[in-house]
Amino acid sequence: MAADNLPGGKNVKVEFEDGIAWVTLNRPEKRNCMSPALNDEMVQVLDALEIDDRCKVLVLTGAGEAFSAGMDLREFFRATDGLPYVQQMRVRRSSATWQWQQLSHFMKPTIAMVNGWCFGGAFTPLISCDLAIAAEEAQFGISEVNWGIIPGGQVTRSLVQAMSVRNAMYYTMTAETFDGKQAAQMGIVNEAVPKAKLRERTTQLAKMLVAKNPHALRACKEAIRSCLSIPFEASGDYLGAKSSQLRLIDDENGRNQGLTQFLDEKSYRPGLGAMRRDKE
Ligand code: ACO
Ligand code: V55
Repeated sequence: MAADNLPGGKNVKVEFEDGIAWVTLNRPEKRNCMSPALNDEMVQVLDALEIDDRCKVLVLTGAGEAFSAGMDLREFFRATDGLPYVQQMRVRRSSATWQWQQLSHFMKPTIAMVNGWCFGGAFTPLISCDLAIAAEEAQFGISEVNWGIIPGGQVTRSLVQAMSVRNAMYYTMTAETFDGKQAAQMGIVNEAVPKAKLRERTTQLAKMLVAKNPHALRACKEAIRSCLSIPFEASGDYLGAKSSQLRLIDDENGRNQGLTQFLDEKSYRPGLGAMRRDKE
């Protein structure tokens, strides 16, 4: 089902299917490189999807041969070079807003489906997504050094979070490309599958998440993101508070149901499958 009552539609395509919102960067003739107009559209699309019940899990992918060829070198860089500082910052801000802030704090699970080329600026939305599945054939490149620039925006910061320092140094300094299999070995994506299986495997993963308690999922991902930047000493108190918060918010009362199903009904064994979700 195409989403005609949503923002976007020019540079971004949104489709809904069984709780999954498929968000496709849609400039295949430009290898889905990210222009100011595409960035502005993505800000609107993510803002709308966050409160749209048709979106229980979000998948980000690219139309055609590319996931995304990075920032639009013509429209994002050259065309804005002569603009006043505040206008350049406005353009950079909408880029960072969706690629980093909105995606990394998105209140529903997010999966990057890397169908092809992934360069430079595209590493930010890739790493901001909770999970990532790549085509084995996809090619990744941190190409900035070859342009005589550094991976700016949020790219370097994202890379050091997702890669070992050795690999971040290696691929940033050499700009050597790597494929989906190597990306999986390095842990920058969860797994790589043949391109012919990419959509099927991504759908399977997304459906697994659609079936889970959304409050518990949101708290889990928020906890992981927060633990990346808080001291160990504070994490005990933080996670305790987060657990209490979840019990307050969870209208399914999943915790009680899980305990009842395991201890009383004996209908649920965590090693043998997921618990039953009864709405309170
Ligand atoms: N910015 C602007 N235009 C781009 C970009 C980009 N990042 N990537 C591709 N395009 C354009 C090309 O200029 C071309 O436009 P045209 O048809 O008007 O001439 C069109 O997209 C198709 O690109 P081709 O290069 O012809 O496609 P091909 O399939 O042969 O190659 C590839 C694909 C390998 C992705 C190549 O386009 C490429 O290397 N792109 C740049 C990758 C890159 O280094 N990105 C920038 C990283 S730095 C950063 O993001 C900050
Ligand atoms: C990049 C650089 C940027 C940016 C977003 O290297 C991405 C990628 C220098 O600014 O705003």
